[in-house]
Amino acid sequence: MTIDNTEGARAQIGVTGLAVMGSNIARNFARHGHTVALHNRSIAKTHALIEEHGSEGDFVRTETIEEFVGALQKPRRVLIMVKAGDPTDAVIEELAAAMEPGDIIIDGGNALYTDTIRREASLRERGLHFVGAGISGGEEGALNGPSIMPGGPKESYAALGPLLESIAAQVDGTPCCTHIGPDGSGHFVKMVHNGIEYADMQLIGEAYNLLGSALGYDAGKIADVFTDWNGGDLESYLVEITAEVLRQKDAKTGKPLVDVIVDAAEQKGTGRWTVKSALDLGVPVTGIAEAVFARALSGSREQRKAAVGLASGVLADKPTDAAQFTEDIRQALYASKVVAYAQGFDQIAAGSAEYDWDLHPADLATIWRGGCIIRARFLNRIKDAYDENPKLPSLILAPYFRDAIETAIDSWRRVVSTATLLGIPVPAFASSLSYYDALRAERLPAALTQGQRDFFGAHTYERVDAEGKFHTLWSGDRSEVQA
Ligand code: NBP
Repeated sequence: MTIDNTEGARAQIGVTGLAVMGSNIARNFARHGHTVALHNRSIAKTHALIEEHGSEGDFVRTETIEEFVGALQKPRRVLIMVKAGDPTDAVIEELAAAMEPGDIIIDGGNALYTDTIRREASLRERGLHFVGAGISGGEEGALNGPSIMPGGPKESYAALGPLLESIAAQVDGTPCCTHIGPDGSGHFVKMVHNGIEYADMQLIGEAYNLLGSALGYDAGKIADVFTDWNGGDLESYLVEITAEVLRQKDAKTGKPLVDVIVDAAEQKGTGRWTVKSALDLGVPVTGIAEAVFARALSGSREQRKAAVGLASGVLADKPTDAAQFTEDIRQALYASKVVAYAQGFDQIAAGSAEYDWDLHPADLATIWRGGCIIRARFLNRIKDAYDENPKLPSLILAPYFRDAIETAIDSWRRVVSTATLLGIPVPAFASSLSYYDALRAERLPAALTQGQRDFFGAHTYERVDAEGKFHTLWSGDRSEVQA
């Protein structure tokens, strides 16, 4: 039902920005019995939504920001779903001018978390609550139940949480939405979620490439492998849709669609943000970084074209035991995925410490179990691991994952070494294995790095057998002094 805006303030929530995400979330609210005030910069999208879906619930159509704000019950709750960046600032400014202290502005776009920190501080000064909410699940999730990661002031969650939880995905009766922490934490966590998504997709891509290039499987046969894997520990949305994409036939040529898609991956920037943030925080997110770089390399089309035909060296014979190698790839995929998540959770712990957010990893694993792109059976195991020990030094050290990697390790090594000998690129598999080997090593070559740094820059080093910092007089008599 469309309610005329002359009926006064009766909407529980307002949504401004009615493109794909905003219109689907507005419909989701309405389908859950909430009255939703609608607003969009240009009125056409508001009209289209009401015309096509007005019968799904109670919508209030508004044209101006003043009308929109006037249609809302207090404390007013407005969800902004506009393009991230300057448009978000423009809309916040317009809304803030029309709202009153105690009202809540929610930014559900993919904002950079440092922007959210800035916006929250500025609106707090004006008495408004600002909630940066990460929303994952794409178009389909927005309509049928996304995973929602709201940050911002805890007290605003009392007025907002039940509304958001009602439209979120539910797993075992638990909503995939919880208060994440102060200011930019919701968007930070969503950013890392997207980074993990990049790594997961890259790893799946490497598995697909190995099945095709090392075993000669066609897209249909690879789809069957992924469907089979989806029945086990790898069960996840991304593995499931991989099989669907691989099975899709191109109507024009009759070939598998994947074979006629240009092999240059694009990106919107959240993976890059994750890696930049990880560099600032000093957290090695090698799986995510390899995934971002792999997309960049795939997109360097001119360079790649010029490099086709470069020497490969003598390549090894392809594996003869296809069943064994397929199982090896499955194990390598699982182990590398554990590394990607472990690194993502390390980054979340580092962000939490840096910004004093007190983030709870088990809560994140819980709300990522449904609605979002990285939803997976695996997340139940992560939740269990952090429930058992919230201060786990690394997810890899949780007994379940330690055992899983122990089971996978021989396969993982076989996959990385076979791929190398066949000249098949596996950047994320290989770097994840190297990360694992570095993490478990008793000694690293960093001792030499420290020696070199001391040699050219007198940067000093620590000793294994004494407290304090030391320096060798490299250009003098090479004796050691305490720094
Ligand atoms: P878009 O990111 O394509 O943004 C389009 C909307 O922004 C339209 O409503 C447009 O109004 C409005 N807008 C723009 Br552009 N500039 C504006 C301005 N200066 N003032 C007011 N409104 C302005 O929409 P989307 O794909 O639905 O995504 C919305 C948000 O959700 C984005 O931040 C996106 O990153 C995030 N997100 C997207 C996904 C996804 O799967 N697509 C998933 C999760 C999060 P107009 O109609 O008048 O042009």
